[in-house]
Amino acid sequence: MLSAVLKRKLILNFYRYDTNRDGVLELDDFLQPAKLKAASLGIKSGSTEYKRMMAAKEENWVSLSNAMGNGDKGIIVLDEYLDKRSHASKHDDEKLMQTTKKIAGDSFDFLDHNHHGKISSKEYVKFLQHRGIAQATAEDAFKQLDTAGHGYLTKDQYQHLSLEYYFSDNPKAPGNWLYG
Ligand SMILES: [Ca+2]
Ligand SMILES: [Ca+2]
Repeated sequence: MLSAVLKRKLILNFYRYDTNRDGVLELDDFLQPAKLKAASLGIKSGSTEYKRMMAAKEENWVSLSNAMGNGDKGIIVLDEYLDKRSHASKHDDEKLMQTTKKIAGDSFDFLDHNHHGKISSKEYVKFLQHRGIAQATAEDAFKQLDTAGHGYLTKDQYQHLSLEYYFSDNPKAPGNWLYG
């Protein structure tokens, strides 16, 4: 059984990830942010860097889809997603935690636009804005995540916050703010 707080987060996250707003999660939702980033950096489609960015997102999608026991279905539906999480065994959860940590590490690299090994407030706010969140809300969310008040997040912190987001039942966990 999922706690109310965890269920709320999973639903919110599902819709944050559904970037093409069609109500299901699929590969396209994962590629969309990479396409936006490529366009903003002037990286041409077909270039080596473009292909690398898309391949990384595709790998994330496949590993998430597999960890959800989704096989070759190609989409994740919200009800099934919640149902699977609700009935996950300890082994399933551990597998999903590893996948979550790996995807969070890749997302960190993706968000760290200037590759300085830290996600700044500015970088994070931009990421949330791309997901339809107002700037003020995004800035608030970053303050909640940045518990040390450094003005940036390290990869370790980001992975820890991600695990809190996807697995913690604690209503006060800082990671609850990951998606605004
Ligand atoms: Ca979608
Ligand atoms: Ca950075």
